[in-house]
Amino acid sequence: MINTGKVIKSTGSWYYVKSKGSIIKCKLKGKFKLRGLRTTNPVAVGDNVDFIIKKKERAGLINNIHERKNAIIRRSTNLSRYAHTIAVNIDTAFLIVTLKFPKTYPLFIDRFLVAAEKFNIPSVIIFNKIDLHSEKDKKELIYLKSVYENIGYKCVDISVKNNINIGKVSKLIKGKTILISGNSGVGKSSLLNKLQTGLNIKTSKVSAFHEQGKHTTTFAEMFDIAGGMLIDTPGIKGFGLTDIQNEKLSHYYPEMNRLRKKCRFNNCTHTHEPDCEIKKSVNKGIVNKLRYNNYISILNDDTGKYREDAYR
Ligand SMILES: Nc1nc2c(ncn2[C@@H]2O[C@H](COP(=O)(O)OP(=O)(O)OP(=O)(O)O)[C@@H](O)[C@H]2O)c(=O)[nH]1
Ligand SMILES: [Mg+2]
Ligand SMILES: [Zn+2]
Repeated sequence: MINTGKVIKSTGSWYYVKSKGSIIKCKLKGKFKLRGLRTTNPVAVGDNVDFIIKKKERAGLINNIHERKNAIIRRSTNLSRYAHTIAVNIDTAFLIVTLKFPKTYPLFIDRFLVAAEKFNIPSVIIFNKIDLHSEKDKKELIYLKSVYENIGYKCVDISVKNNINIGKVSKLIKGKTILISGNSGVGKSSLLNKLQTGLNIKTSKVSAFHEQGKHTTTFAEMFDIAGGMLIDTPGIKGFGLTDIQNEKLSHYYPEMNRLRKKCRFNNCTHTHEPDCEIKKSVNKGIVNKLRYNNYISILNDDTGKYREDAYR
């Protein structure tokens, strides 16, 4: 008999598949190859799969993967030809950001947003740990929120610790599959624990000296929360944006994408070209300077030299 279910966790060799309310531990049948994509994991959290249960064994055997709506893929290391699929079939990404303990850098935010735009996944920016904010941090938060809200990204400022605005986050979840992402230590697992009592996902203190998280969560895992599916993920340092060509990068900046048709050249990279609408807009303050500077940093990033091949 063929069963169908959804992968909610994978530990490398085992896949935990949720089907009709129960969780079945499964293995993969033989070797799966997904259209030439060289990934370290052919099946990921969020995949809908078919599996059979062999009576003698206690485990299931996955023998078919349903077509994916999208996939969040990350290269394991910059130079690796192999990529890792973090999660698939995502409706929305929550990017958890903290201004301190640890500090999330705007370049990281923009890299993430570009990757999400590339994968066609809407992002919500959640600023956590606002209980720790000094007057200066409060001003910075207002500024950052205005930058990203002006572009069209939804922003919510919260404190998991002090229970601030958790209800606002909860309202965004219903009926959706949501990827929870962000640096290690920003409070991803803590937020899930707060949203659903009894989950008890492991969390740990941010190192006081380095102000960095301890990479507590090591596997992506999906939980049923507030009428939706939330995927807790290990903290990330960054996304290799390795399959975007330079002249296409601005397509994934919504505020630049709206204006770039007015540039003289349709393959304008908005750097050295004459009659560039984007550069004019930066000077006029219509396109935020910080975003533009981050755009330039991403353009110049040489990890991009190893693009494309892993995705073909
Ligand atoms: N002050 C304060 N601390 C918080 C808040 N939310 C979470 N923390 C703390 O931040 C630390 C890290 O939280 P985790 O939930 O483990 O962070 P994570 O993002 O899951 O980290 P990784 O699993 O390593 O990626 C814990 O000590 C939490 O108690 C908050 O709103 N305010
Ligand atoms: Mg965690
Ligand atoms: Zn231009």
